[in-house]
Amino acid sequence: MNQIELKKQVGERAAQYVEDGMIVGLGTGSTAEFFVAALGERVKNEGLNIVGVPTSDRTRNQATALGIKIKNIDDVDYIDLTVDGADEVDENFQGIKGGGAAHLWEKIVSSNSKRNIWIVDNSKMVKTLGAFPLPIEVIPFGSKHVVDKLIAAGYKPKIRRDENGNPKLTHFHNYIIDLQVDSIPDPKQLGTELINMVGVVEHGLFLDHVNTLIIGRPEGPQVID
Ligand code: ABF
Repeated sequence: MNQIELKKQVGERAAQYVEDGMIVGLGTGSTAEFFVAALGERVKNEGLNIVGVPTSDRTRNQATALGIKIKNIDDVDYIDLTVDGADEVDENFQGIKGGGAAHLWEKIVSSNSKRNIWIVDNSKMVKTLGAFPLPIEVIPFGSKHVVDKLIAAGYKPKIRRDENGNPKLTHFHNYIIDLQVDSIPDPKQLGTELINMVGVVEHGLFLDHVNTLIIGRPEGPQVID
């Protein structure tokens, strides 16, 4: 099975966790796209009655087109279940997210969810986090000094830029710094260090967030609770 087939496999498996009447956090990325598509099929074919809370405009547009009712996070009191992708997951189920520049929105939805499921193809599973550059959302004002402080701390920060070389803006009009760390043996320590830097809005370390991991495997999805 190729990577696309593995993403589809886990997206469809995760859709089976959604029950009638649920408020469901809808993740972002190519794997989550398969989950939303499978959910749309259930809404259409089974009349599944759910409310979706998107984690990006991209996901909102996809869900709306599929006939999934949508509410914003501040229009619901809680979220029953959020299903989302991830860029890296280590052996302690700590994760890096934000390759799609949506980690702030995703973390707000995730942290207000009763249950979080991550859906990943097997290439995302690592022993230690860090090969994937860690996304950090920062306020543009003063971001040069955040970059300088990260360099001084021994990291390799890079402002994410668009095809014209301009800083890529997030949904909230902030910048993304991609931090090449190589290895993150203590994600909690790094997370604390980063969130305490003035100008940092949120980092892409998702620590103690996930309840169930669904990993795409050629022999079938592996579900770990
Ligand atoms: C999203 O899932 C992002 O946080 C992360 O970048 C992405 C993984 O992307 P994909 O599923 O396309 O590999 O939640």
